[in-house]
Amino acid sequence: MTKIPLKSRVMQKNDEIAGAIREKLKAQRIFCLNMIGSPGSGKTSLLETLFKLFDRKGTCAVIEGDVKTDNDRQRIEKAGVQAVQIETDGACHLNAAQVDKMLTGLALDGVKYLFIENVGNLICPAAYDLGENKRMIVISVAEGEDKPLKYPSAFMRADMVVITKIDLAEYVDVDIETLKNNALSINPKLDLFLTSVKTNTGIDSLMIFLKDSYGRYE
Ligand SMILES: Nc1nc2c(ncn2[C@@H]2O[C@H](COP(=O)(O)OP(=O)(O)OP(=O)(O)O)[C@@H](O)[C@H]2O)c(=O)[nH]1
Ligand SMILES: [Mg+2]
Repeated sequence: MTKIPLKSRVMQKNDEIAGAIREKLKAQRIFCLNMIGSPGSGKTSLLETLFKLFDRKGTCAVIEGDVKTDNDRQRIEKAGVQAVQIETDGACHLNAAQVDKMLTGLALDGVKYLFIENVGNLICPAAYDLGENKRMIVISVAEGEDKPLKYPSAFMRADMVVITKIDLAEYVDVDIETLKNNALSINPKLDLFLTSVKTNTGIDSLMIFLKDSYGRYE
């Protein structure tokens, strides 16, 4: 008899469901982005600001993940985009089964971009494939330059990093170049973006990147 650790069985099941989600979304030509970042790093603000650039808000949909409240779902709906909320009631990450279940609650006809805002956390979400096509780390300048070095697995498994709140850099004594280099030292393949929703910096570049990614995905 071979013993399989419970943890690896759980992860295997999660990966199977994530793979099925990816197939399902591909068949519907929906590109999925998994956003991971600490509480308050600016994930919802980034979405709200990005959505202003979409003429057809119906091409976007959002799955929100939080331990409690549907505040973020309400914010996204106010921004004109359909959203559903997962309340994990304690869990520090989303899993693929939760995402799969929520897909039935969205009107996916005509949707091209599905954004998943993971539970605010830089550790647990890193281990869970949600069926995304790209994984984005959202990190604000206020978190400090060394966070990529302290939480490497999130950066190792990501495709892109958005450094947010750059308008605050001078007030929090952070050198953005050092933060960028620390992220790249963990994963040299990362696409990097600098944004501020207060000054509307970097949002256009992010939008272009998303549209290019969709073009390559199709
Ligand atoms: N100065 C400044 N503040 C920002 C920026 N982006 C977000 N904020 C502020 O940061 C706070 C947290 O932003 P949220 O968008 O709620 O962060 P979040 O990552 O979605 O938070 P959780 O979902 O709770 O993990 C809010 O008070 C925002 O106004 C920015 O670019 N510059
Ligand atoms: Mg949020």
